[in-house]
Amino acid sequence: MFLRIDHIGIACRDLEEKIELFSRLFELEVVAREVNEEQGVKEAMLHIADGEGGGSYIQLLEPLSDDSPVGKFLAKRGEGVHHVAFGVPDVADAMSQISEKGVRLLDERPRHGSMGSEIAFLHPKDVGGMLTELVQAAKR
Ligand code: CMX
Ligand code: CO
Repeated sequence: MFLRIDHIGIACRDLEEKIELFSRLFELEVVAREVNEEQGVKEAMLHIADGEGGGSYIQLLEPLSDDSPVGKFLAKRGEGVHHVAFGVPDVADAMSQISEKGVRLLDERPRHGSMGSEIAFLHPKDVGGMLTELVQAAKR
């Protein structure tokens, strides 16, 4: 079902500060910066490697407001790992296969993710406490 880990999403209070930290510590390069109003985030993708069907990244996320998913997470749990995203060949197929197993989908249909990808989230309570994102990378 999964091709690779697409990214690990990290909740940050200050995006620029964490970009500086991760690039300095791990020598990672920022390959995309975006504001995604629908997800309520300002984000940066730091490239790690290329894999089947797309790359793998660290995704740094700063909330656009306190009542967004990442804003609420920061207030409750503080900075740190927010979600794990898996690369899939077809996000709509993966959504239906997983929902048939009784996992709640947080998105009824795929939404726009980083770098032209199509994404959908699974409820953390149905995945052992891990907020899980499915990613179909943009065609290259
Ligand atoms: N990881 C694990 N558990 C989480 C979580 C996370 N990131 N966020 C919330 N939870 C848990 C909470 O701890 C809480 O558990 P308890 O009831 O035991 O305390 C429960 O889920 C409900 O959390 P909440 O704070 O009441 O928040 P909501 O239910 O309003 O929202 C969630 C939680 C997961 C449904 C919401 O964050 C969501 O829809 N996320 C998907 C979208 C998203 O995260 N977008 C930003 C990233 C964008 C991107 O990657 O491109
Ligand atoms: Co993500």
